[in-house]
Amino acid sequence: MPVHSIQLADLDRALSGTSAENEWLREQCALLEGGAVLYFPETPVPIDPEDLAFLLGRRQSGSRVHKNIAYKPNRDQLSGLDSKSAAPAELEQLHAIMRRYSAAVDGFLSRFLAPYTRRWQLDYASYRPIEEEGRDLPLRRRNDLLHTDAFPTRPTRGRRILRFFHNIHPTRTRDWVIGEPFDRVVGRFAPGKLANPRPDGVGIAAGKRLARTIGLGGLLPQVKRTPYDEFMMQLHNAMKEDSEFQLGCVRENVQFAPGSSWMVYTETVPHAVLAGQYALEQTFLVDPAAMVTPDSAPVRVLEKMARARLA
Ligand SMILES: O=C(O)CCC(=O)C(=O)O
Ligand SMILES: [Fe+2]
Repeated sequence: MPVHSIQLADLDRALSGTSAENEWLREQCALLEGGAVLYFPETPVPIDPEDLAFLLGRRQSGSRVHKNIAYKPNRDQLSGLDSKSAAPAELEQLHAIMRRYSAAVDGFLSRFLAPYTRRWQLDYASYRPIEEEGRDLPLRRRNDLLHTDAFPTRPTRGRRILRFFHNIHPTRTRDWVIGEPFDRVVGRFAPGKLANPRPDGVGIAAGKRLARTIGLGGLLPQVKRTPYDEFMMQLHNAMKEDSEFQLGCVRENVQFAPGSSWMVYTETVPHAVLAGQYALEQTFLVDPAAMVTPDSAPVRVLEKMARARLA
């Protein structure tokens, strides 16, 4: 799976003439949609040095940060921090930093992903202060095992999961493994280990009903999973639970430099994090109808596979 590096100078040149017609930007979208990791050796969304010092300083502060910290932009809410062990002023500062980070990434992608014309929902942002190497987590929550993303409590109903990362560690790389293309991975699990993706079920997400639910999704207190979500969740679990697959699958090691950023559609690109500490991340749920290459959306890929099997 290719990693495409983007230098800031090239980015600046392209963004100075931003429009949905910009060919270079469309190419970047197409690469992303096709399973590439877009890698910025120098992040295009730099953090204020004071904010950075605060985030890294938490290591020495003695405050107990046990989990990834989540920021929910739609509710302007911070979670995952032990509020008993953190001083209110500290909490407030972290909240403000995450609010700024989330808005900054959203602002950058509004320009960089201009062809999408913001047809996305800004999902959670996260701060990941924990060393990834040797983390002790339940199997399905382990991120050192190759997987495609699916959220157990937040079905996407066909929207694509786009994630933008920033390695804020001052000296160490964040080490990932990337697997083979989505259709090939699905082919290893379905049919056989997983039920075939059903064309009718997938179609629910792909058709007009999807367009309707996208508009409503954010308003409903509990959005039900579609057969598409069910399949993607099962695929996520099946990959992590299959030790033979984990050992034998195609793996490419990638190291993200300190100060770098990268973005990838994580619901289709198999990935795992092996080592690294201190990262920021912002998730976007992108309307598959916004794709520059609509056939790359997993709903379409699954539909095509299901039809081919029925033929
Ligand atoms: O934190 C990372 O580098 C990636 C972890 C991961 O796979 C995820 O959050 O889905
Ligand atoms: Fe993941």
